[in-house]
Amino acid sequence: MTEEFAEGEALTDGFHLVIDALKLNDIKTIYNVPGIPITDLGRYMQGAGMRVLSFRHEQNAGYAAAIAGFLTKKPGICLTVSAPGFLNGLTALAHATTNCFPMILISGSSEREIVDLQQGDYEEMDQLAIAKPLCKAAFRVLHAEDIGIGIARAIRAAVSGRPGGVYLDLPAKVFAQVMKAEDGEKSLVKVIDAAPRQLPAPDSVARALDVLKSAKRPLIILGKGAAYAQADDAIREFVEKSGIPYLPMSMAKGLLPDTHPQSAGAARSLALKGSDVVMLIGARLNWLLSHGKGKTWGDKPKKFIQVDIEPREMDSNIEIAAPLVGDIGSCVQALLDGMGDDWVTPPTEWTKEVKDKVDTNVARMAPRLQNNNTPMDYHGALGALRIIIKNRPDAILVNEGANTLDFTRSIIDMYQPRKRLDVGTWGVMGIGMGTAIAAAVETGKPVLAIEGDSAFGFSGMEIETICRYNLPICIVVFNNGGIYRGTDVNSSGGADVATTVFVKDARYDKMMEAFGGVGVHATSPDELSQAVNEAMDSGRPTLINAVIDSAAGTESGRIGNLNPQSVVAKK
Ligand code: OXT
Ligand code: ADP
Ligand code: MG
Repeated sequence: MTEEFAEGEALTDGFHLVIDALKLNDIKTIYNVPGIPITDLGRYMQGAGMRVLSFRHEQNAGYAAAIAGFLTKKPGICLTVSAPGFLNGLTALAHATTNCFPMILISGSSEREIVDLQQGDYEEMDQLAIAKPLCKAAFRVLHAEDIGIGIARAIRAAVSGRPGGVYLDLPAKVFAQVMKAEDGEKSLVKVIDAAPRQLPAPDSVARALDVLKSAKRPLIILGKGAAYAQADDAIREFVEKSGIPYLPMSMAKGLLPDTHPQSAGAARSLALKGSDVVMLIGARLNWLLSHGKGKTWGDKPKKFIQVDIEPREMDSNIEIAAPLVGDIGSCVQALLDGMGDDWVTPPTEWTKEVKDKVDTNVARMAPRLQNNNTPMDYHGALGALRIIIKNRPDAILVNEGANTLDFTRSIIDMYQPRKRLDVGTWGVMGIGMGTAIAAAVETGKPVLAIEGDSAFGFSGMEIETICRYNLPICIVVFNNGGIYRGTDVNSSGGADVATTVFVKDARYDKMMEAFGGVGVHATSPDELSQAVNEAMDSGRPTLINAVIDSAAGTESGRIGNLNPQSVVAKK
């Protein structure tokens, strides 16, 4: 800035404009790792009353921001340094985009002139170009007077339409640029109606209802888009009025309680195969739903109705007979209005078939959940934890791993919306601690994180962060000594352990003690139950090393079928 300022004139600068722009838009929580050039930005933010949580690795700060976006419908903010910090945050930005979570990755960057001439600046990297293919939108601000617009564009891009990740590049120089305080204030933008309602077309609503009415064996699938939409009452009313069995995708569990009589969660295979019309609400026909075809869906012809805010999602895998484009709140309300008072619920032959299967599967599983074996198997351990969530339905459950993920998903019933947070669309390991931290910070509720021992390792250092901020997080590490199992052997007979095996009898609880948290070693479901209850009562950061039979798991949990098989090699 070459402008001269009069003595005594009120001034502002890039640092403060970033803060003012975020605060003006009601963004007050930042997940970051400090360093050049954003250290002072974090300090000033904290000084200005924002909550600035410093992590040990940007990827975890990024996962925290991503899930904050999912929980609040406002963009979660991750703030990083240039090149390596930016790259560390990028996985989370891509994860947010893939999962349709609103998030903004703000990274400081090096001098444009030097970067563009590739003259070797400190942490030189063309970050904007690298971020572009991995997010919904990417912006760079070169002048302090554009900070207000830059942040406004980033917010609107993140939350409007299909939500996603946005990258905002702030070169170091911008922070120190000075301008008149009055001009600075005028340059700020408050984003009005950042995610406007998108009403569905009336003929699309009528078509969807016609297809639904034609069904003899209808099924509703609720996805995490339905959970994100925060249209909980309308969705419940719609499902109940329709009388149609519904299947929740993993993070939609609890939108209606898993114990609801219409839940087909425990009859998944039958519901998918047996249905003739399927209504998807905020769920994509991606790999998690076998792309809408193949043996998962059986050979009966099916019609699909899809409710989604993204028009291009329609027909992405198979033909959609009735696309319903709009925001889920508006679409579901329009469906409810269109159903009228004479809605005919589906034939009981179908609803009873589903319900009977649910009851059979639940009854079959029940005795396995009551075992008190030592070492624990997944059923025994999760049988204990299931009761804890039943008694504390407002606690948030974070979950990652393979067997640890898949067994927890089917065993632990959820009772309230947006209480189950997990690996999402990519099945990514490492979301655990960042997710747990943001869940505690954003909601103030207690958090129970059920973690495979491998999964935990991806973000385990953040237990220091959890202790530092004294967050009410109880981590249970399902310690089976490895990835999927702890029993694999090295087929060469060499000294190295097998590729999937970890140190035997590791004591993850000791890590927690190192930072002043509570560490517990639990070898039976009773011990586990007692330790978790104590942690949830006290609210103290706790890590429970839950010893699981190292032979109890299976390769890749429930998705072993996705592993390519060699016809020539031995494992
Ligand atoms: O109807 P049927 O008969 O089919 O039965 C179903 C339900 O009806 C029934 N059910 C019930 N029965 C009774 N009662 C109740 N309440 C009930 N509820 C349901 O149970 C069955 C199953 O139901 P479900 O689960 O709904 O159905 P299904 O068929 O499983 O659904 C299909 C899917 C695809 C929707 C589902 O399986 C799913 O959502 N899967 C997600 C899988 C996933 O994302 N996995 C994570 C990735 S695995 C792998 O990649 C791993 N890595 C590699 C890696 C990754 N991922 N990331 C990064 C950054 N680097 C590397 C690694 C390293 S996992 C992993 C670590 C693993 O080791 P850990 O130590 O962490 O974990 P452990 O395995 O524990 O050791
Ligand atoms: P799941 O993994 O639970 O099946 P997906 O992530 O595949 O869910 O799908 C979520 C879908 O929800 C996305 O296609 C996204 O466009 C959509 N979506 C997200 N928010 C809304 C909303 N407010 N209204 C309508 N659709 C939404
Ligand atoms: Mg394991």
